[in-house]
Amino acid sequence: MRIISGIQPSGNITLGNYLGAVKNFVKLQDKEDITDFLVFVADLHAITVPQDKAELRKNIKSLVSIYLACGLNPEKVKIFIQSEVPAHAQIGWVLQCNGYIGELERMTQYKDKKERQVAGVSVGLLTYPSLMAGDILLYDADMVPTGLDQKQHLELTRDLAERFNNKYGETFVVPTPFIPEAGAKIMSLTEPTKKMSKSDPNPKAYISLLDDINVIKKKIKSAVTDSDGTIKYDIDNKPGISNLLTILSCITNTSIKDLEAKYKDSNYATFKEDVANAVANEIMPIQEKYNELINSKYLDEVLDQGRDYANYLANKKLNKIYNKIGLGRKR
Ligand code: AQP
Repeated sequence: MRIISGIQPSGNITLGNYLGAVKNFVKLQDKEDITDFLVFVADLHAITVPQDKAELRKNIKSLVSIYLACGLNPEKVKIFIQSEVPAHAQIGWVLQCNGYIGELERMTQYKDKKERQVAGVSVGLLTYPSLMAGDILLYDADMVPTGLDQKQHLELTRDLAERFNNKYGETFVVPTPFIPEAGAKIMSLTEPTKKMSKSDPNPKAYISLLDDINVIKKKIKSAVTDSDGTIKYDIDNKPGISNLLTILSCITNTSIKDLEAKYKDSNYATFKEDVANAVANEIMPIQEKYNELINSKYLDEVLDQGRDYANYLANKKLNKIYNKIGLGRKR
């Protein structure tokens, strides 16, 4: 089985990215039936919205260091930077030419992000899902671990793969999303009906894995809840408390039911204190490892190896795709 996933270096990764994606990559890397597991830094996706050059470079390196600090093992998982494998952009173009504007305009992430662009909406923001489909189809990935917000893009990836296969003959593996049962959509701490996002302009809305530990605790303690006073999972009426229960459940591997029973007679302050400590204890060792790695040469060694391997797989596949379409001369 081949697995692929990536994260955009559009900020420092959040507790949402960690619980919805990275923590699962770490679990999946030990599965026995894996032939290839690729995890990349989606820098080409990050530039669909404006990025500061120095920040982007810093975030790319930081994300690699976070991957390793969270426990990804380069002997099991190849880690690489998307822009260092040109075939991603090349297949992205091919898939743009096989996608329809209407289906891209229907993507909810495009509709949400479009509203936030003050300096104009880039064409890339619209065509982002074709590039994402390319990221996956280029490697014949069978499975893609992601959070819930990427489900719609994965459905489009499947449609594009099937459309291409019907038009040009069997070419792509149609991938299956792997969305975790718990933690697939961690919500904002300030507006718990909205997804937690690393590019949220309000830093109180998210926990960054690189936030100071005291800041992390403070953010959780001031998370928006309600005035009802009971610790119960009720997404419609108590989104804030439900979000904190989900976070605690994912981190402590305890069911929501057991947590509700445990906190039956507790007040919000006690509950939040426990959530804050659990999150801090989860993140502290990651930060320690991160600090050891961030300025080490090891990052480049890992990335060189990942780049070479990904280019090898990707170029082989791209040649096949070009041949199917009739591009260039027969290779
Ligand atoms: N709040 C979340 N809860 C659970 N999973 C999440 N993911 C993102 N937010 C949450 C998952 O993290 C992976 C990486 O996402 P991405 O960086 O490629 O893009 P995104 O989904 O758009 O994430 P952000 O943090 O919201 O980034 P920005 O702010 O730049 O748009 C994916 O698997 C995603 O599902």
